[in-house]
Amino acid sequence: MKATALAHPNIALVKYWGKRDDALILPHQSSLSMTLAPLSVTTTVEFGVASDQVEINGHTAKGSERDRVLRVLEAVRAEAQGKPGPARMVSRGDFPASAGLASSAAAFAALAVAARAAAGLPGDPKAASVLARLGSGSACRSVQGGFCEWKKGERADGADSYAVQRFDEKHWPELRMVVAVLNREEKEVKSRDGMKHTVETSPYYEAWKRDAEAEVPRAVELLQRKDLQGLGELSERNAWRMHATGLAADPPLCYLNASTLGLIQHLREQRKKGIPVWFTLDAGPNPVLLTDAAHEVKAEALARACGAVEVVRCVPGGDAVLKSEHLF
Ligand code: 2P0
Repeated sequence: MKATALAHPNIALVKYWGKRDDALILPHQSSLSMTLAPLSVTTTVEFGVASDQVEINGHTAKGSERDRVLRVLEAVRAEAQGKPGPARMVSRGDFPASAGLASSAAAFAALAVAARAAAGLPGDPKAASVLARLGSGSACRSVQGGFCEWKKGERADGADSYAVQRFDEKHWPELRMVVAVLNREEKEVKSRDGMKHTVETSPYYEAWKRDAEAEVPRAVELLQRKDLQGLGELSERNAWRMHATGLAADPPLCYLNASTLGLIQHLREQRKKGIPVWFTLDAGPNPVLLTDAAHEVKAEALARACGAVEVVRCVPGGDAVLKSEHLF
């Protein structure tokens, strides 16, 4: 009744921004991401203990953090035969909060894989992806490695809203994502609240939805061809359009700051000099640079020259996997 899993975070090249169902975490549009190594979260789940206990990075989780974990555990209990009972969950990330990346995608993917195994359910990437999605939308894209597409699905119960792997991590091992941490402060508006506000108030939202959906097959095609320039251009325009729909919300949502724009301008100059480096930008001020292995050192140097206080170089990561060593 005990199992442990390790999962990596991911960064979207075509972003997810906006839900059609807040409770089931069903998106308005499909998205596509790269799973990122070496960063990871490891989670152990044991069913059949006295009462539910949730521990994250050495602290007992409370409030909504705890509720989100219990929601996933509840879904596993509903599916498992023989009622596995209350659970203890312990989770630990190997990357610091200062890395500038949210750990929730890796955390819920690891939880989904560990909890299913601990309850005696068979290994099933689709079922694990649906389960991870209930904790955090982007987590459904971290169950598998390489490059994963989260299909938005059509059904009201969310059974067809999960991620599928388009290419594994060996498809394009030279691709790099270089996280440039310009600002370590926690953002004022969390993604969950920001996307809801955007759906409710931005007149650009319909356009965002349509455009992002159409970009996913283009991104798959560019990945297939390993076209770095094409993928870089697509990734930049998709990030701009996500931020544009938020900027058009009322009141406006602006996640960028002056140093974000400074780095983005600098990338443009570098490209004119022939350096192949583009960016993507989540709901925060820290760009993630897209380049190849031959230019990752240069990408790190230019991020630092533009004020990055920390830089994390990532490569395509693998699937979430079960481990034989447990955290307790
Ligand atoms: C993404 N983001 O596709 C987008 C781009 C942020 C910007 O997924 O409410 O933590 O738990 O489903 O997954 C961040 O949102 O939000 C996110 P919930 P989540 O990666």
